[in-house]
Amino acid sequence: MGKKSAELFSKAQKYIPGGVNSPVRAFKAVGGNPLFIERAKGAYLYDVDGNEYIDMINSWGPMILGHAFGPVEKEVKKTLKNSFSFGAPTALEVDMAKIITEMVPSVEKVRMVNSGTEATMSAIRVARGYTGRDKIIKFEGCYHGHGDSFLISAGSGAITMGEPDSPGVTKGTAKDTLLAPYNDLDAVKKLVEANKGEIAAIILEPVVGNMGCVLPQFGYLEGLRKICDDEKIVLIFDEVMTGFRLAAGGAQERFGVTPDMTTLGKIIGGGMPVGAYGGKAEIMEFVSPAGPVYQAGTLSGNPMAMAAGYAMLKHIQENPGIYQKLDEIGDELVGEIEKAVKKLDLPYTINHIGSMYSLFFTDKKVTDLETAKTTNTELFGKYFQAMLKKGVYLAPSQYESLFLSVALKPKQMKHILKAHKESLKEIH
Ligand code: KE4
Repeated sequence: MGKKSAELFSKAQKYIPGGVNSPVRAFKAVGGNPLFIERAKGAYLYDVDGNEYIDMINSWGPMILGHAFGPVEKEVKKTLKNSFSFGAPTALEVDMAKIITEMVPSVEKVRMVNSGTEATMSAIRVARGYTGRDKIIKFEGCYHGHGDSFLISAGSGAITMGEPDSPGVTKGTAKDTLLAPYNDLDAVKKLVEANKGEIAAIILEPVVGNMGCVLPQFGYLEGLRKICDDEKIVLIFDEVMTGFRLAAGGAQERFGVTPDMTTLGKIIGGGMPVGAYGGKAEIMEFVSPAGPVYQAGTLSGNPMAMAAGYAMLKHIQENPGIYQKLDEIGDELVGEIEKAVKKLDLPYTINHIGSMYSLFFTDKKVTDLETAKTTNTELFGKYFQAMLKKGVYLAPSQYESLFLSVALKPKQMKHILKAHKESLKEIH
């Protein structure tokens, strides 16, 4: 299927660790060689061997309007002629900051960076600087990029002290990261009690994409909001995935719970490397040069990325109906996918919200990492490969949400469902 991809992959491994610039791309979780993509348009990816696939990850979120979206391309081409980057302020950065503050309920001031990782790393530094406290709480199964403070797994003991989850992360760093299971408010209350006055921030994905799609249970986000209000802890919603995906104002708008800070990425760059962190002006005023918390970046707010991102957000702001469209696409597609699973009497779980969903190969309700891990990853790998052969490119890991785009029309939906029904039969 992928002769040229296989050749490229073996060549890539000579020069790039694992042959890829981000681990999940290596297909290790699903077997086989990764496909090398040459181009994409609308709902489709094309690999170097000329095979066509319907794209169900859309660059892990950014391509919500479909690949090579006209208005974004036009703005980038226009900006291109003025050189790529100055390392000096530009008007476009102001427009970008303004539109984000207009669209995201929690954001009164915002700083642009170049990735979601930079956004989350910076956000917790600011929260620590603002509160004068060292510890943070994160949740098992939530991913916030590869910053040291986040590569932490649950340590031993009920009051979960963090342990490094990767070589290179020091015990010194890990001790300041506390972990709790997602959707478990009591665990958070216990951690807060055991670390009274020491917790700077609670950071979470308000809808999780990184253990597969997992939704907050009723009252969970509100419960975290109350704990943070009572304990003067900074509540950070990591909306790198959900921002501008679940609503124009992200999950915080959809669920009506406003954090103190928000981190963004993916869609705000329209495919260019962009991240951002923002929140209450009172907190953001701590960021250098306004305040003492240092954070900087050569290419932060660069014209090319701002041109792409601003065109994306402007289109979304002027066409709020796209979220109804995305919800309709998601409801219809996932509804049919679920019907096909039930028709074969398969006991699998599907978690879905708007244009995000995951099919888990388990009969358990998936509400946290423990239940997510009951999935049959071997079966998922077979399903992934069967769908790929039928021209549907899923996320190459069970522990990743799928992301739909408005480019999915009835023709593509029919193709996905046919492939899904055939693949389910093939692997059982
Ligand atoms: P980046 O540094 O990859 O731009 O963003 C890190 C990040 C932060 N927060 C959330 C909620 C995220 O999902 C991410 C990155 N998401 C992964 C997908 N699981 C990116 C794909 C990859 O790692 O290659």
